[in-house]
Amino acid sequence: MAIPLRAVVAKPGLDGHDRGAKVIARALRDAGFEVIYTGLHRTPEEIVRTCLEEDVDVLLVSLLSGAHMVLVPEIITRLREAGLAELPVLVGGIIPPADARKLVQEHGVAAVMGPGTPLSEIVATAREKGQHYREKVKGPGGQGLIG
Ligand code: B12
Repeated sequence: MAIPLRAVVAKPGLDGHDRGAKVIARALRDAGFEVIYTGLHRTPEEIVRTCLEEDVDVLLVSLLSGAHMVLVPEIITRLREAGLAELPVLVGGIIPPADARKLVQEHGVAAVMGPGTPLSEIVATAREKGQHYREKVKGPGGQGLIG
């Protein structure tokens, strides 16, 4: 049987809007992912540590606070420092289109998805990016870095 993809759904900073993140966590779980939801108010450092410890295949960051241009680049810098430069990062929430473009083009975010994006599209993108990462970084057997 195929090993399920592992996803972290993260809420960085002071943002208290958690509905979207919980909806996404549930949709991924229902689609067969193993999901780790960080809970509210995590620092970039905590999020990257969770990605390392949980040996994940995709990171989903939800932000509705307006702090995305500070917090997302910081998460990406810390991922690189932790040796997870290739881990796909999806971002969603309230992100103006110009910022979304910058996050993708200048910071290497895999995709930005806002309100109204069908859950099926979010799940399909997470699956495609996570699967690609797993095969490229962890090898065809999909064995994790730990164990
Ligand atoms: C409900 C709500 C609240 C609730 C939150 C309850 C909760 N536990 O979540 C309460 C009343 C607490 C609240 C408070 C505030 N809010 Co409010 N809130 C909203 C509101 C009306 C709806 C958000 C929501 O729950 N939507 C439903 C969920 C399911 O949708 P979603 O979060 O957008 O997620 C979907 C997509 O965005 C996407 N998605 C989300 N995350 C991710 C991540 C990834 C990786 C992907 C791929 C996709 C994805 O998929 C989800 C499913 O479709 C929005 C306005 C709006 N229409 O969006 C304002 C809004 C987000 N709030 C806003 C503000 C300003 C505030 C306050 C600062 C107000 C104040 N002055 O006190 C506070 C901040 C509180 C805090 N500590 O953060 C602003 C944010 C402005 C900005 N960022 O530029 C908004 C946009 C309202 C506005 N138009 O001004 N809020």
